[in-house]
Amino acid sequence: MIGLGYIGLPTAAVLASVGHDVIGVDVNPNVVQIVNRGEVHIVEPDLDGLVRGAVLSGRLRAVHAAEPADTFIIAVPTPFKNGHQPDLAYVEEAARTIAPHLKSGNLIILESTSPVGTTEKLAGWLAAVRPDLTFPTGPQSKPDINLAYCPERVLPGSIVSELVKNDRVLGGLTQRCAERARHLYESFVRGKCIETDARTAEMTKLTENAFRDVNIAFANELSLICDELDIDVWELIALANRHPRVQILNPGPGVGGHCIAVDPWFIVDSAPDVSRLIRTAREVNDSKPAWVIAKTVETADAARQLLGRDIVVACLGLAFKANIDDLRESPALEIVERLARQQTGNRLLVVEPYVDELPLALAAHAHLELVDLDVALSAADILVLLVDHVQFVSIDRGALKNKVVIDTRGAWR
Ligand code: SAJ
Repeated sequence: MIGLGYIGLPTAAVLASVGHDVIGVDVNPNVVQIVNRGEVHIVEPDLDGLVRGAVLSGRLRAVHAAEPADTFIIAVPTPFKNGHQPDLAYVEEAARTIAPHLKSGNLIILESTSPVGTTEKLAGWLAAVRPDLTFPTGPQSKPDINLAYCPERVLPGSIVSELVKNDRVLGGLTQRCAERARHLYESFVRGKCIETDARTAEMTKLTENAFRDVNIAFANELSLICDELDIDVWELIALANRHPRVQILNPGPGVGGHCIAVDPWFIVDSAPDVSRLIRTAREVNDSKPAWVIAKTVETADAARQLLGRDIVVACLGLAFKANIDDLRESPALEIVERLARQQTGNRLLVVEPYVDELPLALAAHAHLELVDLDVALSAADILVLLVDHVQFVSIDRGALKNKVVIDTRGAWR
């Protein structure tokens, strides 16, 4: 397993738990040490026990450099570069890492979210450095090395159960490649394992996340419209969703995470002229944090005038969604950072039960304090709910009395 992150580590542990011998490779020496102690470096329900069991059984060990294997699974990040272009540098690096160890009969699986055509590119990169081996050149080829694209589709917060439960799409560069990938995944997946070609599998992954992004954008746009028309968007959505064929998602402070906020751009980048709706959805969701900031500043200014003193604003949550510790691409983080930068003269408190210290981007702001929830509830004039963590949703509503509340998640309705 190349990459022991949010996808690689749980997948490695699940593979080990069903009896495969798994070598986990990671560039980060800390991750290697932590995993070899049977511990985890990410917060994810049930992952700690799974990894502990896998390491104790001797079926999972972590290393810094790749070793020979029968199957190589690549689960490394694929972020975007300036201008929303896919950055495949980590996949290229993974190819360089495994190339010297390849032997005839090996299977290589790419799991990282990737633009259409990446698996073919991966075959090309490997072929260039291993001219002694044959790689798939078309659906009819019979290469020494098989390659398939098998996207992960697990939800952070439910990774361990969804890894086993969800259907999987196995996209081979040849039919044999897909078939071999299916056999491997069928050893631990209880959902259906469906074969297709690599390009369709790559596009399937992007489509799933673009679908969700477009639907969240619809909800976010409704929230702006309702604000102008003085309608409660949460009540509106609940009512509209009583129609048997309407299922509107939830508005929020924006869309975060390393998937939904990123992947649709891979489609736009590949087919810019015809991906109009997908691009607009991204723009709508990306513009929501600015709207929340403007609302907060406006509310704080009005409160300061009314009270005739500086006021205290508490932002609840930094993670990109509820009940996880992941701050990547988080709209909440962006909102707090920009509020801190604006230095409105108000005291700014942050509550995030899943982190012990402020992330680097926020630590530089002297007037920003990470505090416990009870401190924020007693000190704040304005509460901005950014993440619907269970700790926030379940607070006694009496604690909100005499506070101005900006509830971006509709959690306190
Ligand atoms: N969000 C809303 N309103 C909603 C739902 C989500 O504002 O109604 C926001 C969340 O707060 C968060 C962002 O969207 O900021 C994304 O959260 P999410 O729970 O929708 O998705 P992720 O990014 O945690 O995981 C997604 C999943 N994809 C789909 O549901 C189609 C997951 O299955 C994928 O495996 C994952 O992306 C991935 O790795 O690609």
